[in-house]
Amino acid sequence: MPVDFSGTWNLVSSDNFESYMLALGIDFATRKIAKMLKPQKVIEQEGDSFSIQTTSTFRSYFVQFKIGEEFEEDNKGLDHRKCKSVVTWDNDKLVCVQTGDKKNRGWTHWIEGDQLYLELRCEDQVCKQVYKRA
Ligand code: 1AG
Repeated sequence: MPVDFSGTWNLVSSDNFESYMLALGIDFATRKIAKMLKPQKVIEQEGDSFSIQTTSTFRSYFVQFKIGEEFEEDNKGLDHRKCKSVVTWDNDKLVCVQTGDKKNRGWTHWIEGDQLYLELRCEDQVCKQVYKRA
């Protein structure tokens, strides 16, 4: 059985998020609020089609994509920089490359047990988040 990311996931830990936001140029006040948040992700996966809704009390973000198909990402409510994004499989990991003004930007999702992992990358910063099934 291939991995299925579908479900509702709650943030349990976030490491280096502040430095990741700093690399994205997020201002001080926004970073202070953002780092207190406990976002929830709702992922819908049908074959190679995905939607990922990340919600919090402050900002929310929605993205949908098909594996291997480049799309324009607006990062609305985040850093607002547009990028060309593409998500591919690396074995059972979902790997997104976000090409734009920021070097080395992207993320990787994978599942281990009942936990969802997310690594967020920008320039020389890596943020590691762990989510648990709701
Ligand atoms: C995400 O990408 C995007 C959502 O998970 C949050 C990740 C990083 C935030 C980026 C920049 C910070 C800018 C503003 C901070 C304000 C609020 C924090 C955001 C809280 C939840 C939206 C991966 C995703 C696939 O597309 O899971």
